[in-house]
Amino acid sequence: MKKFAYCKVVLATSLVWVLLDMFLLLYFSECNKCDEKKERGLPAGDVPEPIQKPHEGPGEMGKPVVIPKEEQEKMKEMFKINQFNLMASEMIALNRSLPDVRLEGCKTKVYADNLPTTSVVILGWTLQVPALICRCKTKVYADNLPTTRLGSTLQVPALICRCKTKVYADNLPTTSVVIVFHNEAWSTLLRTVHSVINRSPRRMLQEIVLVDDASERDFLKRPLESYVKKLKVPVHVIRMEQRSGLIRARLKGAAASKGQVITFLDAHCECTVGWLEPLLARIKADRRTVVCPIIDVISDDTFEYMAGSDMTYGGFNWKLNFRWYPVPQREMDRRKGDRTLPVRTPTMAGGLFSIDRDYFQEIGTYDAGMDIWGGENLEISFRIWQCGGTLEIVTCSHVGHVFRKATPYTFPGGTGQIINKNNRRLAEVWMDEFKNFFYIISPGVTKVDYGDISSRLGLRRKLQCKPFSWYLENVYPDSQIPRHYFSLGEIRNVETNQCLDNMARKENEKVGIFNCHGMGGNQVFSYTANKEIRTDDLCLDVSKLNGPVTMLKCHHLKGNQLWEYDPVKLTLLHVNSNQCLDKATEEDSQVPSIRDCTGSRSQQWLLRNVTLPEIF
Ligand SMILES: [Mn+2]
Repeated sequence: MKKFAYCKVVLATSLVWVLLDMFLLLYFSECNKCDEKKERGLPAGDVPEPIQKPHEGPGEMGKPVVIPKEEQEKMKEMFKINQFNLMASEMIALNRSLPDVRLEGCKTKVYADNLPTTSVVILGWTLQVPALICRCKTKVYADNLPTTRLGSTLQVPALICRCKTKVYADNLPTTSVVIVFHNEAWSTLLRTVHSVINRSPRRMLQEIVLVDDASERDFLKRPLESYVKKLKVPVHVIRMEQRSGLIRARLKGAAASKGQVITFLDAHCECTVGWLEPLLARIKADRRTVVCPIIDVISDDTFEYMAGSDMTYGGFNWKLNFRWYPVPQREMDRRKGDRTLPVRTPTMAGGLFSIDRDYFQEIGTYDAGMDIWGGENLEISFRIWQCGGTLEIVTCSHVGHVFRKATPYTFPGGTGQIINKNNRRLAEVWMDEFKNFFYIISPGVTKVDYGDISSRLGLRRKLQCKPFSWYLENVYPDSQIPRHYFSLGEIRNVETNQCLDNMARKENEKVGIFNCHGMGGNQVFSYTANKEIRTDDLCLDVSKLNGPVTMLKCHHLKGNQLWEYDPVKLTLLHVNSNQCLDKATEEDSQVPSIRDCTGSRSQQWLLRNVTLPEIF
């Protein structure tokens, strides 16, 4: 009996130990999961399955992600890695949902010219749904449509939402999506890929080509390749052997792709519903049309998705920086006020566009003599327009992009002169005499070597491209570089011998006056044929009697920006106020004044047409 009791004790203690082991085993496997979750952005070894999360959670429907206070220190540390809120990005599903930000007209308009329409009859629905359904005239192509959230809580099959979309021809061309990346975060890169796959009709999406410009992060090597293998669209990863920059990496990606159209995207984008069809439809209509989506803003801080404007288009300033400017009235008139029609844009931002594969070759792809990054977007824009193509922003197509305040990229040898070199190449090849605006406002830039441009000049001849003056006249009459002008140089006061100077001040600030230095730069002004006094994209503007004289964005409407120069009296009359530009006042010696005209020497100005050899 004693022996039996002894056995019972042994069994009982064993049981306790077994239970304890099981508990510990479960506990630690749970913890592994926790750790894995924390490291989701940087998968090491084991590659997660493609993520298909239900559409609830941080960032869904493009909502901002707010990081709790106790995590903010860590958030700031992580921000430095990619110069965006990496912690927020890692919290958001790779296939997060986005709002449909298109104009109503984009959702309902039918594109196909000869497709039959069909009404979708939905049985078994007793829900109150928006009146849009009553306008159902759509052909539904896909059979495996995902569900979409309608309103606040309602889950309905996406085909109802397809009622909102335009219908496109069956035979749109296929596209390869080419994405160049360098040390991109896992979450933003894969969210780009998932959004392309999830929101592009399969039959139009040939493949995705990821071009790695010599990233150093391990998770972008084998783990990336294993992950994309499991996706339902072919995704190829090709690698640059050494750091090559955006331009050469894109050329390699384009050469490796097979679609009829090449679509370039940045590595931190999210495509929205219906983004691809209107782009391809334009290229199908005319293969010499190059198209950009509206670039929506994904906050670098919260990853909130915010619709971009269809009322801005691409331009550039004298320094050859790409800038957004308001779409002018003439372009609204050309489209008869229909904002769903594509906008003809003078330039593209460069990161996101689609182009017919053969046309990309015909017009000379990119200037392979440009290094790394910068200027290539203006170069291809000028080339498209001057050589017979068309560049458009397709307002029905929306793609989000994470805009950053600072660049996280470094380059071997630094970026210092690279952009200047690239800009010189585009100015020398495409801008004819108007390159002087760039050279005069950027002192020192003519010292930068721009290499051999003979093959690009040969291309311009071969394609019989039009002069830059044609581009300014016909494509960009509201350009910041005036098509016609009286002077480009300094504006010197006869009495004090001082010169107008923008003092590197910004929009809405007062124009300055300073000792003439004859070096161009901040003392360059152009008195234009429209009688504006311009410095870069700002115009001298007076809105009150007796001033001040401020610098505002040029509005081309004369008004407060209209100046009459009298070449005999040498006066600059501000027409609206009927006052004359005068030397600095006693109170502020660094700004010119505006007073009743007296004919004194302090109201006389010399508009000197500075030529380059004087400056350099
Ligand atoms: Mn970018």
